[in-house]
Amino acid sequence: MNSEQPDEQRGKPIGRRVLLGTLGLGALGVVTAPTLQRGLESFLASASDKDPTGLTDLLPNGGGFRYYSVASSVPRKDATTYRLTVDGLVDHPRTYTLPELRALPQTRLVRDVQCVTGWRVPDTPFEGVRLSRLLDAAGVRREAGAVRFTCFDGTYTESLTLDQARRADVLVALRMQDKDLGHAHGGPVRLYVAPMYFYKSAKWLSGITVTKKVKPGYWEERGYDVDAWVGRSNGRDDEPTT
Ligand SMILES: Nc1nc2c(c(=O)[nH]1)N[C@H]1C(S)=C(S)[C@@H](COP(=O)(O)O)O[C@H]1N2
Ligand SMILES: [Mo]
Repeated sequence: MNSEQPDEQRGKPIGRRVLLGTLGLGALGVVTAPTLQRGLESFLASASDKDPTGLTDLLPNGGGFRYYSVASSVPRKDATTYRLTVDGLVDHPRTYTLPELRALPQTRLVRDVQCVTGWRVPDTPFEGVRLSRLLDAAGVRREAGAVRFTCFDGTYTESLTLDQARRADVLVALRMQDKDLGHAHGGPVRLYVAPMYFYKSAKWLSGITVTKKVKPGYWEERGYDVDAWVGRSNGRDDEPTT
């Protein structure tokens, strides 16, 4: 059992089982053998030229990923409705549209994705705008020390120290695996914090607020480390026992 499941038991809506049920794909949930998984993925991909349905995104453990959402339903945002606000302790707060973010210089990183519960997806390309660029454009004030992230799922939050946020391997990501980020993976825009466990990479990113101090995020209020360096935090690098 992974430590992200207790919420499910407390009756809070969560994750892929709910989603698959909604789509009438619940039966796929019993398919766990990697070979069958791959077969299903290629079937769905070929059945739907370039997968316009996004169904492969929704498969349990699709492509090595697991779908996580602490919110039961998340509104869909697209190129016309999506907005990202940068505010807080900055001289020039502003709101970006998706086309505006796409027009900025893009950085592509290829790293392993590592969830704190033990699963990993090697060599996953992410692409987007460096967070440091948006912070510089906003003009971070002297008294600032941290950045807080909010999401349009209305629930999830994350945070980084300002030094962490300014690293070159922290992106406001628009693409993953060389495709525009799909809804299930937090599209159209998610945070991508390459050197940290994947819970830092907030999906459905809608707000970046520069603050004085770090305020622990959703999972951090529930016990995970705020400094989530892969292999150096949370006291483990595999399945937790609690
Ligand atoms: N908004 C939001 N972001 C989130 C989460 C979430 O529940 N909600 N889960 C986190 C966790 S624990 C992981 S492992 C990854 C999962 O990303 P994926 O669903 O694209 O695999 O998203 C992270 N970001
Ligand atoms: Mo996770």
